[in-house]
Amino acid sequence: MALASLLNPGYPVHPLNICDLLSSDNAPAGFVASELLPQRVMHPNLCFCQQIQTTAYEIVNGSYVPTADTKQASKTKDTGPMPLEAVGAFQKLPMVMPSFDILYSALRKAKRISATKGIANAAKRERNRGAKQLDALMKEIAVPLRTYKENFPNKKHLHPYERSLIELTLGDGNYEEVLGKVDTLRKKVVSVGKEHASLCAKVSLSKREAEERLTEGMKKIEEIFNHEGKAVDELLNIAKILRAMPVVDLETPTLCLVGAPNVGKSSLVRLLSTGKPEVCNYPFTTRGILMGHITLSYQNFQVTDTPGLLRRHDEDRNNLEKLTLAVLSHLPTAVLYVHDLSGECGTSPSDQFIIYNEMKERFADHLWLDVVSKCDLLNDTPVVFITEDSNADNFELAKYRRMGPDGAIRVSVKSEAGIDELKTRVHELLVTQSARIKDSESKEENHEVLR
Ligand SMILES: Nc1nc2c(ncn2[C@@H]2O[C@H](COP(=O)(O)OP(=O)(O)OP(=O)(O)O)[C@@H](O)[C@H]2O)c(=O)[nH]1
Ligand SMILES: [Mg+2]
Repeated sequence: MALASLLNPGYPVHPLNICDLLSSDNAPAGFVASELLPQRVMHPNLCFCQQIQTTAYEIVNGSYVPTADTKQASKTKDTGPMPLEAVGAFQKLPMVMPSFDILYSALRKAKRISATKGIANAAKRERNRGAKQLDALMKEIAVPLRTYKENFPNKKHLHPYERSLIELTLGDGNYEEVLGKVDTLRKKVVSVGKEHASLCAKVSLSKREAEERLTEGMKKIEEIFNHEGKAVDELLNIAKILRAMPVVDLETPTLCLVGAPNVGKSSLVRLLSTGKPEVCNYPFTTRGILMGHITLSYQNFQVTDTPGLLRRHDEDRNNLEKLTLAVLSHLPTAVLYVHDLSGECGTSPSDQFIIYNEMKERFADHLWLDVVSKCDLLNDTPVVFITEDSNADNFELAKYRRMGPDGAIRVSVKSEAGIDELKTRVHELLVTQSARIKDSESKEENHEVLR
């Protein structure tokens, strides 16, 4: 699926692609629920385009070989820090060639090299050929490895959102470690290549000895590469994972769906946007950040679905929850917070109340809209879990159990109750978000002028 997404820009990226490396606790056991939703009725103002976020960068046209552009980029790279606000670094990653291909292409090219013309002495000619072939082999391997080292961005120059994606999907430190291993491999190949090329060029060697030195040198480089070349394949895999990450445009207003697991976030994303996340009656169905798009009155907006949040401290959160917090912390999104008071989702209303209060306080700057989901299942008696401590009950919680937060819209994806109102309110919210983005952009421009 991931590969299909890479090769076919029209193919939707499934959140599982992103999260293959994430913890597998609570993984959905093969549920397929695409038919669970009723036919959606479109709001007259809304026009939906057809794609979930895809990676349409020039992957298909990408080249393994460093181009003039990439060489230029690597030259200018260290002249100053990259602006932190830039996103989209993953779409500019160089194409990585599988280690097998690097080695065999290098061997093929090196073996085609002949001695410098005009050397009459056979031993001298062989020494010259051997040194040239070893030098060529070393360079053919070292050049692509150096390109990777130079063109994979330094994590500290990335936008904090992309930095979080790297840490949470690849594991902390893994990205730098793999790049480091690739560079160590390059250095070893260069050093062994040089050493054996000069051994082969020794004036005292006979033709046969020079031949033996050449074979020895090639074997040694091949051995090193076979032993440590898997770092290149790890890098190739990292590049694939990162390129498949949803692309976010910081200038386009974004609606981010947040809430406890299984409350109906993805069902609402499916209804509101082009995003088609998986929907299951199972917590942590959504295992990555997924982007969809909505066009409202000729304006484009982004919608992101996120993994659910549990009631626990940050240090106990899994990487899926951390991804959600990274989106809220680093992207200028408006929040659509989903509350399920039906007792269906598995997180008690009082736990949801605690998570909600924490998030609301923590992300107080975000534009915010609350929805109570699954209202088709709600009756007048608030749901109380047997595990809940009734002494801890208070007026605010009792009110929350019945109605959700003040001003929350009641919606149902099943009966479509409240959906028209939701769409209107989402539109208003995103228009306000759009004005905020423009405002902050013009403030930034003024700031630049004054500097
Ligand atoms: N009765 C009813 N069920 C709903 C409604 N909305 C969602 N569901 C069901 O609730 C379950 C969870 O829905 P999802 O949309 O996957 O919930 P989620 O919040 O994205 O879940 P995670 O990704 O696991 O956090 C599914 O079985 C849905 O069919 C609704 O309005 N009414
Ligand atoms: Mg979901």
